[in-house]
Amino acid sequence: MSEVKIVGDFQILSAEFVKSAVDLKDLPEERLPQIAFLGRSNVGKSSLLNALMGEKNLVKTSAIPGKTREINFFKVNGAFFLVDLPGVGYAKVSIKQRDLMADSIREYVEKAEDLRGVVYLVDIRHAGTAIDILTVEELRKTGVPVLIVASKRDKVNQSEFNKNKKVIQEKFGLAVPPITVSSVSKVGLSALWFELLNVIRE
Ligand SMILES: Nc1nc2c(ncn2[C@@H]2O[C@H](COP(=O)(O)OP(=O)(O)O)[C@@H](O)[C@H]2O)c(=O)[nH]1
Ligand SMILES: [Mg+2]
Repeated sequence: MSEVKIVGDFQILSAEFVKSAVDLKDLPEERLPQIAFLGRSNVGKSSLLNALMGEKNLVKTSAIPGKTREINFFKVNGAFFLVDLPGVGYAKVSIKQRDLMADSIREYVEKAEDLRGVVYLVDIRHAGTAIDILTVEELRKTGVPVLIVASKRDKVNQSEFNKNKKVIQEKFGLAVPPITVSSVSKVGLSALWFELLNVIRE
């Protein structure tokens, strides 16, 4: 596996699954910067991680909303971890703020010392549900930098795209419109890598 993959302008020399964790005791021992990916079940987190790493099946994806509770760590170029978190707000009867993120996610976000930022994915078609807004509010309270990214660009036409990008910008109080990506058409991956590397370098 010595082939170099290029995603956008970014060269992937290596991408490997390192481990699954269910709580803080299981974090990788290696002290490298971590960037985590969060969002509702089915928003496209795992697909985006595969697309970013130039992989097809390194990260397990599913059309069935996942019950998975594991936090999965992927090491890129031996230099940092991309982290796939369980989905938020899944199978909750009522929207209670404290319940949106599973305890394991909350604990990880609040306490993982190497966590540099969280990419929060929002489906461009829904442009930010109540659950998304409450979860991002909770995330921001922890002080971790949050980057809102709109997923599934290929699922909307140009006018929906323009409209929903603005809606997301307003709903989440962003200074600029969100980066929009598609794991199918691969748009936005270069822009997202640029942002991720800036966070990692800080
Ligand atoms: N059309 C389209 N489908 C996507 C995209 N990203 C993910 N999907 C599909 O959405 C479903 C959920 O994706 P997954 O990555 O498992 O979402 P996760 O639950 O957030 O990890 C799967 O059927 C994917 O094939 C995308 O950018 N475009
Ligand atoms: Mg997933």
